[in-house]
Amino acid sequence: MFEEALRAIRQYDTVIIHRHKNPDGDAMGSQAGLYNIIKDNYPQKAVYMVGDPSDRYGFIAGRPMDEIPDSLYENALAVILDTSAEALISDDRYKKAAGTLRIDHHLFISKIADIEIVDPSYESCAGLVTQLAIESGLKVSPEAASALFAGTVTDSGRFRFDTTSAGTFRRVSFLLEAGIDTNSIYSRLYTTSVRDLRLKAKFVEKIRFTDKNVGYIYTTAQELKELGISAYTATRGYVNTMADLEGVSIWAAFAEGDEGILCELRSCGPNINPIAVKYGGGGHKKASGATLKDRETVQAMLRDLDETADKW
Ligand SMILES: [Mn+2]
Repeated sequence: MFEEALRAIRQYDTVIIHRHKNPDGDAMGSQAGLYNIIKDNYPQKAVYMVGDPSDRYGFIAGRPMDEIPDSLYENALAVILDTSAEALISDDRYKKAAGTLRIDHHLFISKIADIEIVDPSYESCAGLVTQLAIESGLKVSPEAASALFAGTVTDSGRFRFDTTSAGTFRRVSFLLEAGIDTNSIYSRLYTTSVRDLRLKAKFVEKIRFTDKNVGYIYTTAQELKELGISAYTATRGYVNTMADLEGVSIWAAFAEGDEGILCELRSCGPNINPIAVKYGGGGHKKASGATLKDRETVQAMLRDLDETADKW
């Protein structure tokens, strides 16, 4: 599965690694994991990590993202990780690269790169990068393994989501053998501040339900200002405030952002991905997102979610 990818990585002296905007643990983890693997196995290559920073997950990369000139792309391979759509790629200069390779585990929407490795059966993109290392016999340092572990843990919902498989645990077993400190990774990922806990309480208070028991939280631009958080945080960060609620199979968080109303959809059963795609978004069967243009569209989406919840 990875022969072509490995050939491309071997072929280029410069490799620039991209991933999606607003990086989560898997975007950062797969990026830093692959970065370290290439550095360690091909020390003569120039390798870079690019993209927007993350307060929450920046620690996984261990250092700031690289600032690089356009000229570096001329003879470079750009690797795009954990991204289903072109518009979501952080730093669109990947288009200038001599060659492109994508490794992703989202549902396939359309071709982005010259070489495409897309397998939605993987719990995480970090899992795909780990598998590439295993199958290619590449050495994996504790730094690389820690980043890949962080990506796997976060995108599998701490090994709870459906995509968690025997393969997940085989790969994690391989990463643990590389020598990583899981306690330190867990504490950096899951320690909550008092401020966050109080914010969560506010979001709990905001939960509403549709006729068919779709849970949702709607946060206005004004509320975001008062809470001191971004639309991204209000949706991605707090949507799972509604997870594991009795009688609720679908839940959604909306927040008024600069470019529209951000929306994150989650489900414990029904496939909500087609609804996200209908509204210009994407993701997974039980976790997807989209950006909506106005409140009427939010209402229309909630009606679609109601219909899906009703059939479930
Ligand atoms: Mn991912």
